[in-house]
Amino acid sequence: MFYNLIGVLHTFQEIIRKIKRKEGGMRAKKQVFFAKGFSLVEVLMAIIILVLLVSTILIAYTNCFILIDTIKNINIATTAAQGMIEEMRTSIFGNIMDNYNGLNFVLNDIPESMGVVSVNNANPEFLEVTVSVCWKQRNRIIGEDTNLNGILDAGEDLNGNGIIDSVAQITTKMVNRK
Ligand SMILES: [Ca+2]
Ligand SMILES: [Ca+2]
Repeated sequence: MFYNLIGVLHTFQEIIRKIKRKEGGMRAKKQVFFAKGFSLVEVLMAIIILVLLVSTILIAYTNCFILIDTIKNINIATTAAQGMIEEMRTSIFGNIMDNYNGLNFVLNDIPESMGVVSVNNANPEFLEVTVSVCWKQRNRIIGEDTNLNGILDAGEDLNGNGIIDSVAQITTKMVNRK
């Protein structure tokens, strides 16, 4: 009976020792964890990288919208220019120069826009027709007509060809079929 009691006490002491060893190990692990924490410089570097990353994504996102707007407007403007060419082709050839050279038109789908027709009759039987459309988009003018008045003003003819040019432009030839 006495020996049994001593045995139980030994077992109990052994259990307490094991628990203490385990607690000591956990404290050591906690210390290692905190020792491996981030320094202030590392945190600041992470914030800077994050800000740069977010800024880059936002800029790309905005540029994507600008590009979509530009493509949409180029499509509208080119369609309008094509419509003007078709109209000219159905008109009397002899009247094209007088009726269309220097003609301006505004596009309903682009509020601040200006289309212009230029007719070159160096060869009266073989007209060279250019229809260009310029417009304002996000405080920027697309095309050479920077004041959108349909006239080539001083300083606007960037390529020096004597007519208003734009990214939305169609040039074609019209022959007198008589
Ligand atoms: Ca102008
Ligand atoms: Ca020009």
